[in-house]
Amino acid sequence: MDSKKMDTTNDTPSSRRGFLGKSAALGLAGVTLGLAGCKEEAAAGGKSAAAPAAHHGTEIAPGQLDDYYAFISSGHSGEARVLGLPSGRTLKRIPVFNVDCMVGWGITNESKAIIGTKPDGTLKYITGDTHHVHGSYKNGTYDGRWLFINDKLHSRVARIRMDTMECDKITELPNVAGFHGLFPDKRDPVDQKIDYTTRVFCGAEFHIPLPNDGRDLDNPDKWGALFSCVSAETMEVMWQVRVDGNMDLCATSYDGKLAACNQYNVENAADLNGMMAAERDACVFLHIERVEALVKAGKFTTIGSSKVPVVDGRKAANADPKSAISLYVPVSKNPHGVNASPDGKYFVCSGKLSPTATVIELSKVLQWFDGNVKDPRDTVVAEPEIGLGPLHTAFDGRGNAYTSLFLDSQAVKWNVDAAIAQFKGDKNAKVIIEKLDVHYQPGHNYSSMGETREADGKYLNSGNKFSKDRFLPVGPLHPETEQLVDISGASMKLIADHTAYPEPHDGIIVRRDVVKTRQIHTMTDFPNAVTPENAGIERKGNKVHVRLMSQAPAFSMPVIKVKKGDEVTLTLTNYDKVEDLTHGCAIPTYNINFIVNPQETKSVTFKADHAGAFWLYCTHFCHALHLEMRSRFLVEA
Ligand code: CUK
Ligand code: CUA
Ligand code: CA
Repeated sequence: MDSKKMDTTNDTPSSRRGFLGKSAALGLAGVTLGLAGCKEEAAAGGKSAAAPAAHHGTEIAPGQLDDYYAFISSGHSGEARVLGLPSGRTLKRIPVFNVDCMVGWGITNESKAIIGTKPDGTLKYITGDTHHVHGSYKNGTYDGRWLFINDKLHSRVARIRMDTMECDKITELPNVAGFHGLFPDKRDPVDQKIDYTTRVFCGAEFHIPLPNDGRDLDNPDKWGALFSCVSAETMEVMWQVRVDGNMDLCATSYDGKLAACNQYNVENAADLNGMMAAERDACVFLHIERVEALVKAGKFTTIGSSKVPVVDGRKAANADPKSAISLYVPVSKNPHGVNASPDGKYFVCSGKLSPTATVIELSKVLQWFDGNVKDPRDTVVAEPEIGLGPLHTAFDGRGNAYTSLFLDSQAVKWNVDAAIAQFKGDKNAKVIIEKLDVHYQPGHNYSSMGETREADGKYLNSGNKFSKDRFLPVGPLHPETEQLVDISGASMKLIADHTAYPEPHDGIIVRRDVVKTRQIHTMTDFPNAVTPENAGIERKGNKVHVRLMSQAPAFSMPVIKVKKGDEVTLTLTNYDKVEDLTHGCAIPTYNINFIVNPQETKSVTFKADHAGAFWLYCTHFCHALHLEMRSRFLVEA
């Protein structure tokens, strides 16, 4: 096919169903593969979905759509996942820190540039460990713009565009190890008129030598941990704070002024017994406005080759509350999890090694920073006994908290106001409302819209670390269970066991109207898009640029000929405009495999280091003549 004849208008309205039917008929009739029959309508992005399904429990009938999206982490598989709830159907897996040969993540030049490469062009990292996914905010609820996700393994933050549900930026934090807790701010701490996410906060769980260049290897007492702030817009690291102890999870206040991290290693210990030595650990609060004032005033240092300003948040430097940037509130032993209540009033830390949760009142924390509360412990307003191994807490927007109990294998529903009354001495306060068995050993739980002011108390998801007997056996590695609980009534109802491939940790449940996707890319968003004018082969010495277009059911060049030893860059633009019409591009023995969605452009660069004839073929079933959609990639000896 002559590439110049590639149709670039695609403007005849017809549906995907009509398209497939018509094209198949063309094929059967033996009509040559001109592209006249392939004109398609550009589907409008984010078209309105069918009305909410009338359903009971988790059943979503064929043709019906779910009410919620769940965006969940995937642990050491390195990706993010999108589920529909309540059905639990997997809608998408978003590659982030992993390499994914379905979409070509880590294979295409564009994805490699996002992940980061070494000087030789290979990926700097091919692994990751994602735990926490959180959405960007506006007016205290999700704005549907971005998701942020952590990589505990290599201490990176990634951003995912919610409109395409693709990762667009990854930032590595300098001088940080075990970056675990992540949370966006919900309002600007300095300019309070800006009521949306501008920063992303990151805790560091592991302490390391600062800088980590071989010094102090045998002196862990000298090691330290940094809290980091990343710009949501540019994804650059704005500043860091050195703290005493470590930081596990992270939460932010609705007023934008405070970020908090639970600390299980206030001991700064390097071994298990040492980390459990103290009777109480802490939740560290950082006063963001004061941190930024110090940075602005130049009162910071830098570490090693990093240019990022580092301010001192350790206790010794923050003895005076009125100028302090940090407050260490003593909480139950080795806590795990810190969560902000949707009314904006409280942070809840769980005890893990203590059967309690600690409730800290934000207004008291702010009063401490003003010098009006003496003892840091006076910011604690409740510490109810809730069960064994409490980890994470979700909220229903009706004043109730739901904490996962790892050791008891339960979700416990308790009332925050009752816990506060009990702490004040009310012996009749009914704190524990109900306990529900989950199966088994829950890690995170999270509720529908529970991390926003619009917490709606409909669903609670319990992400369980062990599934044991809940599913058909599949060998030594078990799936994990995501158990869906209906929390809308007086009593919690377990309504489904969904499987999950290891290992999801945290997630968010987002009302579907918040999410506005675009279903088709815009060709002009890709500066390297192939045009009918520049399509073909361009050679400069041994550098060969192959510019290819796809339109069902053909690539624009039937033959692509290069010489052994050439460095080949292949750029592919998908000219199909019809929604859902994706093509693949694979070259045998060359490890090339990626897809191009409608109107998208991607490229790969590789050395043609062995001669032969290789069928460059479409991997993504696109057309009745999908199998015929292939070109000869010829490498001359
Ligand atoms: S952590 Cu995994 S269960 Cu990374 Cu949020 Cu608690
Ligand atoms: Cu194009 Cu399959
Ligand atoms: Ca401890």
